[in-house]
Amino acid sequence: MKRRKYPLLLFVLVLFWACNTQNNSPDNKIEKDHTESTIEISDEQLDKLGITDRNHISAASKRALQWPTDLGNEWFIEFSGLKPLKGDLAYEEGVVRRDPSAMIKENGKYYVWYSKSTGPTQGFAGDIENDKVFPWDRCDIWYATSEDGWTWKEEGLAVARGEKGEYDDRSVFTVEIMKHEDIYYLCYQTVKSPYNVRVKNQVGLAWSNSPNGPWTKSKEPILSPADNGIWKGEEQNRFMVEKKGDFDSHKVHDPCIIPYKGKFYLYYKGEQMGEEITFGGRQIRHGVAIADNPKGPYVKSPYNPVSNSGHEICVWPYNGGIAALITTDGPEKNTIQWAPDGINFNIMSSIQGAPHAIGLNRTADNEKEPTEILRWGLSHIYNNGDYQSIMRFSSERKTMHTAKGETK
Ligand code: AAL
Repeated sequence: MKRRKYPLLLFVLVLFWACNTQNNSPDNKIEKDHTESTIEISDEQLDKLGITDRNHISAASKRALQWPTDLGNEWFIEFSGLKPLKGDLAYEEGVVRRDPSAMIKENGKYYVWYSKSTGPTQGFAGDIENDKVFPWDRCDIWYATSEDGWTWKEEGLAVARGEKGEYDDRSVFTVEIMKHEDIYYLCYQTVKSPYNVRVKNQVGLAWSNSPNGPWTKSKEPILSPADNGIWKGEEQNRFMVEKKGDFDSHKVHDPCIIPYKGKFYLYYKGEQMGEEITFGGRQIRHGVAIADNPKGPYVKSPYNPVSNSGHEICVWPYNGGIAALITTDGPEKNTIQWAPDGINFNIMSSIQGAPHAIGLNRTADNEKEPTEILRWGLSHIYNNGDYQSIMRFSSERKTMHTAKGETK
């Protein structure tokens, strides 16, 4: 009896070891994952995506299989280099003109609003009470008109900084325009003095019966950062936090109001206290706040943030939803996204470096095709560290990649 037990035990041990070793081999793990996978792949998908073996699906192929099956190249475009404007908006040494609003057409002319300041930037190292800490510090909102979108006439000041002690006494900047029922609304960023690195940025609103003003300003900001972050210590250091708080706990930026589904969707960029660098760069995300009336109150969506990347807001209505060009920061930068409900954005195309701080051409037929509104518009460039000027961008659809001389 005893002699027969050992070979059996040995056999069981060897079997156990063999199974275990096999299960731990990377090859086998992959096999197991795939055999356990419940992914249904049609012959058509297999052929379109060029997948070699439906029993061996890589992580990349799994992502590809989640793309909408009807996704074509409708959202894919290429931007050409920025071109300088003429007239008063041509680059001017000593002057900052940046962050153009969208353009609207009134009285036979395009109108644009923008941040304007003068003089060099000193930064945060010196006397912040008197210095200019950023090019967008000590700005007012100006506007210009043009018949062709190339040659512009600066018309003058639209919205000035507030009186000392008001929420917008230090700078009003990065403006957007919305026209609704013959009233014009400008929404813009505001900063109250002193402009230190921990200062909270807010959003203000002004309205008028005419694009030429005069503008009435809201007494209070229409949007403020989330109040649930906690700075660590007293030092002026925006990376030191006890608690970071929501994605917009530090700054609400780049506001843009879109009338949508009978309400007003205010899209904005959030900056978080204790911002980090992630695998896509700066930790920047977008949010939306919704109101029944253009003047508010704006209530932040519980779904915020609605992007996990981006910088300046560039949004337009398309096909019952809202499209967004996501630029500059985060793992999904350089993509165009679309949300059927204005909230749940998905990537529709990936594009090469997009122009920054886009001012869309709201006169375009934005329903003609997904990116029609991006055929041309405004952007800005850094002529140098101190001064920026507004430029013009253009883009075109790209549907084919051909070699020289190859028939299309
Ligand atoms: C921009 C915008 C906001 C920032 C700064 C001026 O392009 O994101 O406006 O505050 O940079």
